[in-house]
Amino acid sequence: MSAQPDFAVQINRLKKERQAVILAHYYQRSEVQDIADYVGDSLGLAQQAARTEARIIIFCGVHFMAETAAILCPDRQVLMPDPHAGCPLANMVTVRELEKKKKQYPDAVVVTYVNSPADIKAISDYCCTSSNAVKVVQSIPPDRPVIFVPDKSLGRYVERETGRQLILWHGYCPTHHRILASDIKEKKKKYPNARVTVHPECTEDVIKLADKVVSTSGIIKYVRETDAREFIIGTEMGILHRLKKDNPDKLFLSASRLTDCPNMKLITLEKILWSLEDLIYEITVPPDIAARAQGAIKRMLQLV
Ligand code: CIZ
Repeated sequence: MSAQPDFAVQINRLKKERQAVILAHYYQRSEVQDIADYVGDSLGLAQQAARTEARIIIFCGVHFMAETAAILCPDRQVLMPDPHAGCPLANMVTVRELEKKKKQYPDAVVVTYVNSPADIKAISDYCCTSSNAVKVVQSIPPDRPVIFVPDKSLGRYVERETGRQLILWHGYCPTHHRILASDIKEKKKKYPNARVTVHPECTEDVIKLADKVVSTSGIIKYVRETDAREFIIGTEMGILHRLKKDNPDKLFLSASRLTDCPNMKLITLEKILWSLEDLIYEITVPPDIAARAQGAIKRMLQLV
């Protein structure tokens, strides 16, 4: 008999007692995705949180995602099982730097990727996700400059798709940037029939090799709707769990063995249990910042 406590049984019991719901991002550990009530992308999860009856939301993802849920559900308690699960990309922009840039371009419209802290969203005109960044930028009158923060790779992708020049930030996702064009070429040599689908946070030379460049939800949809049997996946490797579950007859290869986000993987079943037991760690956003950040999110939702 195993001495390992059955975390799943304890979590499910406590979840009911506490009237909690567990939300997990596609990049989470497999066992965390399996225990979750919903698995999705950051915006989808925050919207799901706003729809549930649960009093407590256990958010298994990184900090900006839990903040987005707290912004959209001010009447719920949002808990993160590990408060150290930050996002290096989101931390590559500060309010001071962005205010300086806004002064430099007083006519500019600020479009901020959802991977950003709440105080940055609060001083932005629009929020965007990787699935709607192109549409959001296209909706802005062509004579208005656009400051796009914080992801330079997504920004360059939007530039290529819209034919517009943007004022780009210097941020990037270290996990997506570890995928190299040579990784994709090597895999393609071994699996010539494989379709390549990558996230727009990847570098430009990786994006050039892809058959499809889409968000996490877009990757899931593309794989489901495409006849091919083999896929090379250019995003955080946690998503392979969901892809394999949904498509047991298809083969999935991670573009690189280095696409493991250490922050996403900080959340474990044990920490989820502690979170439910002690109601830790609460994520809150000051009401004035939440109201302004919500404005940027709502303007995005009205557009798409
Ligand atoms: O917004 C998200 O969940 C992220 C980080 C990526 C995506 O493409 O969905």
